[in-house]
Amino acid sequence: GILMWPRPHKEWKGEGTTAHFYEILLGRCYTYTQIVRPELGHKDCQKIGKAFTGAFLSKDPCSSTEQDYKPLMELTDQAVPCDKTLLWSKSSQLAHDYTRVRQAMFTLEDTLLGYMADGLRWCGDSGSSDMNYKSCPNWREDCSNNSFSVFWNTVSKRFAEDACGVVHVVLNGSISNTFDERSTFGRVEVFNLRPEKVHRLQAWVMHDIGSARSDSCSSSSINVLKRILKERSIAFSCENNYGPIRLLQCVKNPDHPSCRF
Ligand code: N1C
Repeated sequence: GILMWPRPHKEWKGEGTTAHFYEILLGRCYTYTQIVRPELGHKDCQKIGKAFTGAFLSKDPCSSTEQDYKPLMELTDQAVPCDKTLLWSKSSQLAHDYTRVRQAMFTLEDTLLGYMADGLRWCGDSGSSDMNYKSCPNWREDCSNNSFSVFWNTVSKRFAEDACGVVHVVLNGSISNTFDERSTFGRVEVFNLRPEKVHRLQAWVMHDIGSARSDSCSSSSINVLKRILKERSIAFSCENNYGPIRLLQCVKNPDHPSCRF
């Protein structure tokens, strides 16, 4: 017979699939549905795991589509109560620190699908049924429609579409583009909030402890956000250094002068 060597995966500029990706995904699904939110105990993690890998295995990782993730999205629908959605941009750590303490509020990573995927990387290959652990497409250098970016665009879109009441967002006031039109928040979430059920977007602009005090709510980048929301008929309000989140920053920097109350 003819010996067939496995065809090597294509080489990309980005990091490859996280080691033990599937086991981590399944473990997180069980942790979330059995322990974190037992009211979701009826979800079928085996089926969810298969739908996740089915979205990208044996496919070109540069031609990923929203459609690929549809079966996964249908298996992981989850209601977030009105007024409890927390969005963020360039402030991941702080936003997640906050929902850890204020358990009634949800970032995307506090929902099942975000919890499962957070911090992982994955891609497949059209010529193989395996994951590519060596490399995956880099958004900038290889392709924008990669399996990983398309996933975050798709789930972020649904998260925003599902939001109702007052929606909150934590923004980073210590960078120049506090509102970044190229970020997931600026490109996807802002445009997928539904004006008929979202009464207002409340922004909390947080400055790093020790960085110069500035009034970012009146900055030009926040004005762009204000204008977009006005055009979409969604009310907007903005607060600099929202007290409860400031307190969390101070827990990590107790000796800083701005943390002496
Ligand atoms: O591009 P961003 O922030 O504005 O995206 C954040 C925004 C949040 O409101 C989330 O609901 O979009 C959602 N989201 C995630 O939840 C998420 N978890 C992990 C978007 N991206 C997410 N990631 C990864 O972080 C993903 O790789 C993406 O490219 C970054 C976005 O970080 P950012 O620029 O600080």
